Amino acid sequence: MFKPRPAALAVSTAILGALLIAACASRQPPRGGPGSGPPGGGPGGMAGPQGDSGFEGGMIARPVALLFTGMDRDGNRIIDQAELADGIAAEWASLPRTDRDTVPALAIADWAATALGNAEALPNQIAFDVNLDGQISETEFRTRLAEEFDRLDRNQDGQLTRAELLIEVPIRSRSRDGGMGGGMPQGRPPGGRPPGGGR
Ligand SMILES: [Ca+2]
Ligand SMILES: [Ca+2]
Repeated sequence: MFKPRPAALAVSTAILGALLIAACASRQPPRGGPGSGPPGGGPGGMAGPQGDSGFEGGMIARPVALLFTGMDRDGNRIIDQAELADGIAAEWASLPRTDRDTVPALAIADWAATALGNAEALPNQIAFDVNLDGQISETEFRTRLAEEFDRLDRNQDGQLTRAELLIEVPIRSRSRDGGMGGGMPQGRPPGGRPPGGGR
């Protein structure tokens, strides 16, 4: 009677794991070679569109991630604490300030429209305005953006990689008669912490 030894089991499990990894890797699309794949690729260079929105089963980045990627001064695609501090200071310097050295909440909305791509993108003026006086202080501005950075910093090493900026969008079952199929995807960071959750 053949009785598998633990070592043999471990080896076969490792082989199976390697095969699974190979299978996953082989499913990645080719890197945009001519004549291969759909023309133009997906929006923003992500996985190709699989539905009307193009988001299903793909990855997205939050608007604030656009802000942080723009802070990468040395071009290594990693945002460190020095770049974050310089970046926040530069953003603050770009804002119109009152004689109390605060920024009106409405000006934050204008800033968000360009810096984050949309006036309603988070963090919005309400998220910045901790004491709800309609004015954003430099401390409020700096603290909020540092919190956003910290929340995205999955491994808590004080640096943001591109991988940490991505949020997986779960694959949804689509109904043909489901209307517009729009709405914001409710993504979840791969690391498990919910986006926008207060701390
Ligand atoms: Ca950098
Ligand atoms: Ca990190």
